Amino acid sequence: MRGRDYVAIRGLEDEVVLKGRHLLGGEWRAGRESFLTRSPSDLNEIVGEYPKGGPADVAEALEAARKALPGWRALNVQRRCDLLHRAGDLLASRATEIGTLLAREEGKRLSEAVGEATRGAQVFHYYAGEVIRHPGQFQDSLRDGHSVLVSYEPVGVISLITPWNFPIAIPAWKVAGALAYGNTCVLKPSEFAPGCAVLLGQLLEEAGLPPGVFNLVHGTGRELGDTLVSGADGVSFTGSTATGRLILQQAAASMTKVQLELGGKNPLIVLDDADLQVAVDVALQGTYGQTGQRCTGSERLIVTRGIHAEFADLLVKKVAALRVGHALDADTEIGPVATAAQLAKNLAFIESAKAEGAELATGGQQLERRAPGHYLAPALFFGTTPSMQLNRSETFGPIAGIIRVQDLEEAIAVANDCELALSSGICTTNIRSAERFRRLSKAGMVMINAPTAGVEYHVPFGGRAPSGYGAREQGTASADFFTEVKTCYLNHGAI
Ligand code: TXE
Repeated sequence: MRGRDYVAIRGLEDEVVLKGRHLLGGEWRAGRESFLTRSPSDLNEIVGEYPKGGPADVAEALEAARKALPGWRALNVQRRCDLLHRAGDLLASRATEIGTLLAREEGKRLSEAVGEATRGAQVFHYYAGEVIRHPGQFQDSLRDGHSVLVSYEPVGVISLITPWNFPIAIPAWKVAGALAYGNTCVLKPSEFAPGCAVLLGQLLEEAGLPPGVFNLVHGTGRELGDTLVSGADGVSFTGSTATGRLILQQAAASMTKVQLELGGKNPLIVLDDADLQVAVDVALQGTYGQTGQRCTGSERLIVTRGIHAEFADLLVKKVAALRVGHALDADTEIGPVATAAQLAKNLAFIESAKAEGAELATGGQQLERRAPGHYLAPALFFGTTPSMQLNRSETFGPIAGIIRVQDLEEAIAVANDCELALSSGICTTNIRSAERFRRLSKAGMVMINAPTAGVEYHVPFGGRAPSGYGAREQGTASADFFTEVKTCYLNHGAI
């Protein structure tokens, strides 16, 4: 295996292996044991080699973050703003490089991957502004000669645990939010795609971030989770609902503040009066974009009977025509599934749907491409019912089933008949129907004539339990998690 230092990866040099390191208190550190990542587009290609951290590495990272906390929270806000802004500039200038690494390691097609890196830069720029914008409150007191001041302080040391499906955007929005509000942090990226987090660490260092403010530890959450949760003042997690529950239980013991962003089983309703073309595009993008590996992806297509036949007919043609291929190939529309476990999970859903009597209209089979990879033909099922396994649990893959319903009321009932409640959507040209759904949907985000996936960084992001828990992410909402409130009563008369 060929390997340079952790700064490797430039351009499209496929065979360059990224040598990842932990970043502990400003020092890049290798470990005794390591693990490899391989490209899901070509399983023969090793993308990165990373140290396999243990609880002692996490403890060291947390200690470094704690040591750096007083200096960071007291830093002049203009200086903190400038540092985050510079990190955003560096991320933007390296978007192609980071996106290329992301595409190789996670399998997202190159244009989406570069777009994700660019989004990461925008997030840093946004939170650079938040450093300065973030207000406190001044209020008159109920007592004469007194005033009340409400200020927002950093929570302290935050553990950030992130998944593989957005390996630069999610770390970026958690890290930028944590740092903007004066916290220091330890990032534990997904063991399936940790490369972008290494490059993020590099550019934060290059931006001039003081040592220990941002720390990075590699390894599995199973081994590192306990220490990450119990040793921090707050933990922000994105991943599966099952892992989220576990973290919540662990956090209860140490009373660690928790923010969880978890799974979705997002419904998209298509009503008879929808613009057919818009509805098909919205369903196609929302369901199959990024190989269906988005917590906000459309996983249940709920279609009223008047438009059902035309919609199903047009959608199946578009799904069947999607070009599945290597993440770096220019004509690829759908990259491979990210991991072997994810592929096995997708195939199991496809089998269960067939066994329960759903009609497989297209796809669902593994594909061979120019290199061995986790290629899956996007699957669409007709004739599914709300009780089928396919429509009950998150598939997190390029798979969806159409559920035929009578009208808006039945569509809303079916949409809400699922415990997950992250995102939801409706395609209609009737403003009353749209507004009724907006009010009655139990999801945290409602999209009208737009894909259930595709969110923006300046507004709240998240859903209700068990799709989420704690304060929302992104926008100014993230201050609810990353800050603690202090109320001060001031008696002017005694001064
Ligand atoms: O998630 P995990 P996985 C869903 C999706 C997917 C399923 C499994 O349905 O098929 O989850 O994916 C760390 N304590 N989503 O296995 O295990 C782990 O190392 C602390 C939806 O990848 O939840 C990684 O860094 N941390 C989701 C992170 O948690 C632990 C995105 C996510 O891993 C831990 C990804 C523990 N005990 C998957 N165990 C979304 N909301 O978008 C694991 N981890």
